[in-house]
Amino acid sequence: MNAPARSQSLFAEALRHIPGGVNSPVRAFRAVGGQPFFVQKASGARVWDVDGNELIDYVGTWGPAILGHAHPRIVKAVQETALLGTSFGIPNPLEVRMAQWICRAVPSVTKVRMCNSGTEATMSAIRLARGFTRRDKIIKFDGCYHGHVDSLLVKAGSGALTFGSPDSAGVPAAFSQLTVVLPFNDPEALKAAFAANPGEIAAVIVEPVPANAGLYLPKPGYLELLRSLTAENGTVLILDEVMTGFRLGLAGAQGRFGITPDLSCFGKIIGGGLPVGAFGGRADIMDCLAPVGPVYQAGTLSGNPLAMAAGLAALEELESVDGYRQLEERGAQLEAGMRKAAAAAGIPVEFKRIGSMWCGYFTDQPVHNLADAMRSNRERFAKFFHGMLAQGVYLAPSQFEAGFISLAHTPEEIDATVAAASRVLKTL
Ligand code: HOZ
Repeated sequence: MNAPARSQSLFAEALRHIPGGVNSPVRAFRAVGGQPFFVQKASGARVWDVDGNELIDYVGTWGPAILGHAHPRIVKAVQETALLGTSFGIPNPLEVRMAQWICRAVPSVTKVRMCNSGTEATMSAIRLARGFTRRDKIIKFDGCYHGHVDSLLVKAGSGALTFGSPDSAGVPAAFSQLTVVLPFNDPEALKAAFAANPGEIAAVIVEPVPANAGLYLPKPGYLELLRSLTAENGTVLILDEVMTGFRLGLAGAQGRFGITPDLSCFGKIIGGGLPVGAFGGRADIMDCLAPVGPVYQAGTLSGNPLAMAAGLAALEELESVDGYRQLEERGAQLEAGMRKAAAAAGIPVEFKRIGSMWCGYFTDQPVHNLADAMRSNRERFAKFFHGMLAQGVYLAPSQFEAGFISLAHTPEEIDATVAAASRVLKTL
């Protein structure tokens, strides 16, 4: 590895002008120590830093880069679209195509509204559910992260968890009092919450596969229970598929687990690496949105032609190359290799994977929820992270984030990753 001289000098300058030197907290590397590197360019499964170091990347810009970086089809679509104008603030044909695409791929979505980030999507879905039900309270799960929405930054995952502020300053107590927080994968807690708040819960919002406290899976029957309890109680079930949507299949986690939510939130992949978000679902709920109904939601850049063109290119490519089958194979290859490497090194690792999302917790105990994830050895993770970086493999700089495999990760790159992990694990 080259010495990170240019990254260090950029970070010093960034610290003078940007809080913490970063535009999103987890990028600051505080969960693992050290300083972030600055990226010069990215292509396929690799990123190059400004000091000329080449890394195999499992962050994939936190999920959107499912085809790999700078995929030619996406680059071409963005270039051609940009020549026609970068933003109109008035309807354009690409947003109609995107809406058609989402509604066709995700059967629970009859109508969809585009916005500019996953945070906007969850914020708007919550407001919509409250407007539709005329109720105020919502249920979320500890360790689930739904963006930096006031009422959802309660016991939140991702950067909020990493920095020990799962309950953010600046959120009025009155807001968080309307948010009931439950442990994930705990049926009795869910039943008790509905019993304690009869006719009061507007919405349950959940990541069907929580991926912001590492990665853990719903136990069999848990999502089904969520569906039946919300239906019985007239509560809107919101699946936050910002990470899992178009990642675990064209119909996301809901397709994989056979759950039909009332509303879903999307982002990441549907923007092909450009800023995007979307929320959609039942027509009777969606039609409560302005200009049809009384729930207000808007955005200057919503349905932005560049984001729509990039997203459509990504979705069309995924479908045309049978992308999910390939992603499953590469995920299985990585999982088998990592499990073998950990066993050979005698290091207990609870390895989690679904499709192309994965995470390894340094623990010998099962992980089904946030409390389990918190018992993993984070110091060991930090050593592993830096060891892998030195070997040319970039993982998310926190135990509480998921890894992403792209179609650009070749079997050889996955083998190289496993070989690097074997070397690093032996040093822990
Ligand atoms: N909250 C994102 C990960 N779950 C991180 C976003 C970023 O730092 O870009």
